[in-house]
Amino acid sequence: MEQTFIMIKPDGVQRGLIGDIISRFEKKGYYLKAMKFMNVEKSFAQQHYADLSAQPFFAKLVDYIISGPVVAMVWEGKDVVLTGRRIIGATRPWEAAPGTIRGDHAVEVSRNVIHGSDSVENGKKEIALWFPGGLAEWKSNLHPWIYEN
Ligand code: IDP
Ligand code: MG
Repeated sequence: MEQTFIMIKPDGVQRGLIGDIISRFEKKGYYLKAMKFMNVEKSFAQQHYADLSAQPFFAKLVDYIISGPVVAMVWEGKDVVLTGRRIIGATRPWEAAPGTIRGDHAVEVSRNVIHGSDSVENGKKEIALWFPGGLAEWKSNLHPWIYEN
């Protein structure tokens, strides 16, 4: 099944949104396959956001990500990359629909609470970067109540 990398950014941690965010993915029917609470090194944040290194906001973005601990996770399930992005909401919180994480909990694009992989390919890269030791192997006993196959 498909996997995505999800990170609760430092503002999400400081504001006490960890439980709310995990609940949304859990209740949807996705499986948590890895999770760690950690401080990120500057060079690691730069590597994670390497594709954005030419953007004018890159330095501020890196400072934001290293401003406090983050929660890094891997979630698995059918179409979890795209559906995860829809659960998260638009990058700019003022464009994020109510009911999404950013629509409900964020105001500024530079304080938008959460990261989610934008493609299956990038998800694989991010998971390898953040969890080089691999993931947990498990399947819920409720699986047939959530998935047809
Ligand atoms: P995404 O997080 O929705 O995938 P990206 O375009 O990949 O959005 O940008 C990564 C992160 O960079 C955003 O989540 C946001 O925190 C930050 N960011 C994006 N655009 C801006 C901007 O115009 N100003 C400041 N920060 C930005
Ligand atoms: Mg992105």
